[in-house]
Amino acid sequence: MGLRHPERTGETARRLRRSAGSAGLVAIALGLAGCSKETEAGRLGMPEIVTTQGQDILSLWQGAWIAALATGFVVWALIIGVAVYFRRRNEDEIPVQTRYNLPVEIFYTIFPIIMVIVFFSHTVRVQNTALEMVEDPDVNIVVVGQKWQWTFNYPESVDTPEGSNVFFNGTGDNIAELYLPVDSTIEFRLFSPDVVHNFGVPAFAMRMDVVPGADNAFQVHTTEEGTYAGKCYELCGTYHSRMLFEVHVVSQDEYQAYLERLAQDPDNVSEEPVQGGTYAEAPALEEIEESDEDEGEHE
Ligand SMILES: [Cu+2]
Repeated sequence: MGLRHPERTGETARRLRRSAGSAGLVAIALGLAGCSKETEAGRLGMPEIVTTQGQDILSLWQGAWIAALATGFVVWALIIGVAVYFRRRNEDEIPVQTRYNLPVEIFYTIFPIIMVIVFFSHTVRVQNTALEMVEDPDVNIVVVGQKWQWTFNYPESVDTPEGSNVFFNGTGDNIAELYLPVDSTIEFRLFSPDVVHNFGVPAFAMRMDVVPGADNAFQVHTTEEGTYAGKCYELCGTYHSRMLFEVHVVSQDEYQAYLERLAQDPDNVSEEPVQGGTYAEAPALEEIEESDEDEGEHE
C-alpha cells in the first residue's frame, strides 16, 4: 500500500463513476426481470388487477419503482464508494479539496429536474387514460357513500310496478354488495349526502373522492370474474372503518339473475336511484343526463 497522491484521484473517480453506472444498470435489469404482472412480488405489492384501466396504473407503479431503485443504487454506490475509495490512508495525507465544481453543480441541479419532469409526464399520461369515459357504458351504477356504509343503485335495470331502479343498502351488520358483469364497461356516479368519502376497489386500481354536491364519476372495464374487497379510502369520520363492501364480478347471466333476485323484495326497488340527504330532491338520473349533454368536458 503506497501513499495516495492527489493526482491519482482522477483515475479513482473514473472507477467510481463506472461502478455506480454498472450498479444502476444491474438494478434496472433486475427490476425489469422481476416485474411480471403474474406474481404479487412482481407487481411490487399490488393485488391482481382486474380492469383495463388498472393495468396502466400498475405499469406506472412498476416503472416508478424501477426508476426509483435505479436512482437509489447509483446514490448508495456513490455514498459507500466515496467513503471507501477516498478514505484516509495515511496520517500525513491531505485529500484533494474540491469546491465550486461547476459541472458537478449543474449536473445535480438539472438531472433531478429532468427526473421530476419525466415522472410527472408519465403520471399525467396514465391519469388521463384511466379517467377517459366512453359515451354509453354497458352498466351505470349510482354509488352513494353515507355515514357509514354504501348504497349501490342499478338505475333502469328492472321492470316492476314499484319502479325500474334496484338498490342494495349496506349497513354495519350487513355490508354492501356490488354485482358487476364481466367484460363490460361500468360507469360509477358518486354521491354523498353528508361528508367526503372515497369509493375504491384495490383490485380495480381505481378510486375516487365522493364529495357532497360534486358530480364525480369514473369508468372501469372489468376483465375477470371474482370477488373483491372494496373500501372507503377517506378518513371520513368515527365509523370510517365500517365502510367496507364486497364486489362480485360475475357472468352476464348471473348479473341479471342477481338484479331479479334483488327486485323480488319491493324494499329494494324505487323509481329513481336512492341517494338520501339533500340528494333526495335531486334524482341522480337527471344529473346523469345533464352531464351526458356536456360530456365534451371529459374528453
Ligand atoms: Cu367513508
